[in-house]
Amino acid sequence: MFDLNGKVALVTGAMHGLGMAMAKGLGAAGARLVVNGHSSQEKIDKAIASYKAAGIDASGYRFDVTNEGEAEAAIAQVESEVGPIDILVNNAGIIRRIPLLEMPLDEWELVIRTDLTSAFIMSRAVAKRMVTRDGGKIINICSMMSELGRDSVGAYAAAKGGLKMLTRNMATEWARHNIQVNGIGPGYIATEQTAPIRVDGNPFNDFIVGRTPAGRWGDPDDLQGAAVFLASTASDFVNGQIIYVDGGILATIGKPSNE
Ligand code: GCO
Repeated sequence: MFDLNGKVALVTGAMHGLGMAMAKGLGAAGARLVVNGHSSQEKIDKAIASYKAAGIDASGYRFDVTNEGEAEAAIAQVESEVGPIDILVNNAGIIRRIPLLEMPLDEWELVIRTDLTSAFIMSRAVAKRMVTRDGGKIINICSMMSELGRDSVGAYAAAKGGLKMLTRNMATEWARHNIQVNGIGPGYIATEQTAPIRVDGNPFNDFIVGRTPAGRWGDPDDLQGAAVFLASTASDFVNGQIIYVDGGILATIGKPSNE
């Protein structure tokens, strides 16, 4: 039931970090990978080489997930060149650490468009095709900020909170077509995106290690299990759920640092 052989999985923002780790998990379970990026073709080629080195069948498509026309054209191209998309992972995202009082509107809109609207654009286009095939899987990558606020990441929290509810509403509207829509909420994971706040001696670094019952930062590969579960028949009656892979952060009020 966790076997993904014969399935085509499209993962957005899968050139590194969480996206690449989850994509490699799906590939190791047998899925044929389609990975998206918006940066340089060179970065995409480098990522594809890394997938191939891991023995994973992967093809890369460079397009902007926030651009409706580009996204829909790319999805049509993928379906004609690789095959019908069975699994969509909306992982592409950015963060801006700017206090709300100083947050420029264009930065706010960029975060909302990249982290929330892109999932709507991609999912609507792919789900239209999944409906005709009576089935599919959509996984939206949420965050601790889908549940918790934090100084300086207000736009990100608004987008990730919105993504949690978008996930639930997609499930509400599409479950009848045998499409399972769920989310994964990564905790604090050691990636390029968290590198600026994960510096030794940075109080936030120590705070997170103390605030996480597991007592460590997560590793991107820690997300692979939840991704394979939500992409496979093992989750055929799971809908509108967010699986938080966070080392226990959301389960606890935390404890004083000196305890
Ligand atoms: C931050 C972090 C977080 C994590 C993640 C937590 O600045 O607080 O970057 O946003 O990346 O989203 O779930």
